[in-house]
Amino acid sequence: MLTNSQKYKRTPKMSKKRIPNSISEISDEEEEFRIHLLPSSVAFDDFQHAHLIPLIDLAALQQLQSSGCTTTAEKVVEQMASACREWGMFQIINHGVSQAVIDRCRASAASVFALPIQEKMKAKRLGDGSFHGYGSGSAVMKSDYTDIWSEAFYVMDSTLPGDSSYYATKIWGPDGNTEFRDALQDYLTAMRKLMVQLMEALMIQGLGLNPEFVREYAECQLGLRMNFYKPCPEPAKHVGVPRHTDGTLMTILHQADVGGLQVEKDGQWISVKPRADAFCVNIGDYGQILSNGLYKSAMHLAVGNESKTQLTLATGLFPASSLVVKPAPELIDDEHPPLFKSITAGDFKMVKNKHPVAPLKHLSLKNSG
Ligand SMILES: O=C(O)CCC(=O)C(=O)O
Repeated sequence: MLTNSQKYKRTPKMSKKRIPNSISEISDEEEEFRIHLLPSSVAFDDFQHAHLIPLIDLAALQQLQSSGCTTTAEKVVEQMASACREWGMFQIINHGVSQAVIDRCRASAASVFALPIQEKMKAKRLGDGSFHGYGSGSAVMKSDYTDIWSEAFYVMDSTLPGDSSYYATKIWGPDGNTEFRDALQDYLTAMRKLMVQLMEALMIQGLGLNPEFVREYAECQLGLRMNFYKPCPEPAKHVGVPRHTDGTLMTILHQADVGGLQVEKDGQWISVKPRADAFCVNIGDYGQILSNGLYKSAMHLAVGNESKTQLTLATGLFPASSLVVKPAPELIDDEHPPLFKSITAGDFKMVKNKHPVAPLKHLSLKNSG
């Protein structure tokens, strides 16, 4: 296992912004929202730099479960850890999730977006602080700057309120729609297994964190955000999903054959080339806090296009509101102090709502500039 000094060799640079004393003191929200809503100038099908995004074959990790730690598996862990340090994002193939489970979930997601708006509105997000429901987050929102050209439907794992069974009944009545309910839940079950595997690889094997500490996070809440983008007459003037980092530990996204997802690297937007057999994995804000900045929360957005319909499935792992999120103690020593304040996930959500583009600046413990 590497020493902390070796692990920190390539830490991303953090902001020198002054640490606010309280959430209410944070300002400049208008400017941040303006940036949040700026469209990307890179088209959905411009894949000229897509090959730079790490594509990692997980076959060796799947074998690890039965055969113990092999050298090949260690190499795969290092590839993923390196991608998280450099990009905060990578694609995976041979991930162990059956294509039938993915296709069935995509078909159910497509069927719900195809419903008339009055049917979808039966599942409207309540606006009570919970994520789940139709039109969640920024979907179908108008602003002074630009239109957001997407619909979203957020459904939770069956351990939580707002699961697929709840929404099947809400939209289709007491007998529900068992195919919708089961297809989504089976997908989430497969995602949980993959998520735990990735968390263990990245946090326990990649960073040497205490397995108990990581398990507390890996057993967190899971939510599926289905994103739907109709063809957009003026894609250069609109944004599908605005630029943001995810308020998750980690997100696993499935695109099929139509692109739209872009990640920011060194100030450039780079399109992720969709592959039906791949997932795109990204570190979220809690992953950056937990790794004390060793892993980067990926800034990304989704662009639309004039002719094709896009559907994506984004599964996020995130802590319950009461969990205190902080840099892992194993990564802290005299030379490597914590870079972020400890914060409950509930309080972080408030910071995130105000600052979707750079929430972590507001938790930074790096001194004021
Ligand atoms: O649909 C996409 O490609 C990106 C979606 C996304 O960023 C999100 O759901 O947070």
